[in-house]
Amino acid sequence: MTDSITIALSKGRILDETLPLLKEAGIELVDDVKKSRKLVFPTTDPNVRVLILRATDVPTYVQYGGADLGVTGKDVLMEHGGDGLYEPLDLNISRCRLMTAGKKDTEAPEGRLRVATKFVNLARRYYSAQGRQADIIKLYGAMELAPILGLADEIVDIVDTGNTLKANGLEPRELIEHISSRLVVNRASMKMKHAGINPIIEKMSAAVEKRR
Ligand code: PRT
Ligand code: MG
Repeated sequence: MTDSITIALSKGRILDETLPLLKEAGIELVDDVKKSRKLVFPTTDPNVRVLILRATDVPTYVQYGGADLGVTGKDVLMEHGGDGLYEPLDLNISRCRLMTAGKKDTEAPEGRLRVATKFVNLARRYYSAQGRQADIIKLYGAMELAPILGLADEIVDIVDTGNTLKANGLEPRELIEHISSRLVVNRASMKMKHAGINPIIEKMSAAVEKRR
């Protein structure tokens, strides 16, 4: 008997780059994800189905076994923590940088910093590893506004071209981590369903290598 396998994908920008890699692993969605309101999709492999989730929910689904495999950004994984997850493959897609940023031509204050971010756990770890006192303020979007409106001295956010920072009077300060999307696997699934999961990892890995 073949194991049935559930793969959790992040909707949004990561999805467009993930689908071609899955296709090379022999897994294609039957419906057009962009046009469908479904959350669970059958694939051309009768043993594989795909969930389309918010990037931040992917580690949670995989950790608790709601999905066997998942694809999400390293930023999301760092914020979530690695509990219950293997991270066997860097997909080398949706690359960007996790950075601190502040008002242009302004220095971070000497003492206690106020930092606005959606990555509160990650930011807390980062500033504490730097030996800097920081009050972390949780925001769900538009982090770039916080320094301008005096809500925070710095933000921790994703930077790609830097255009968003620039357009809002900010500049990058420190690089925290280079980011790309990763394949994650539920620890129990990795053991129990290795016959179904290993070929998917191997074929996706070959697809990633081909693109380097
Ligand atoms: O939209 P939603 O709240 O559901 O989630 P999301 O915005 O996190 O999803 P999505 O699809 O926008 O991004 C998901 C993942 O893509 C992130 O977790 C990163 O791993 C990766 N990624 C790669 C990016 C970027 N590049 C990126 N440029 N995520 C976000 N951005 C945003 C950034 O937040 C900032 O607003 O783009 C802006 C910066 O871009 P530049 O080019 O102006 O510097
Ligand atoms: Mg978004």
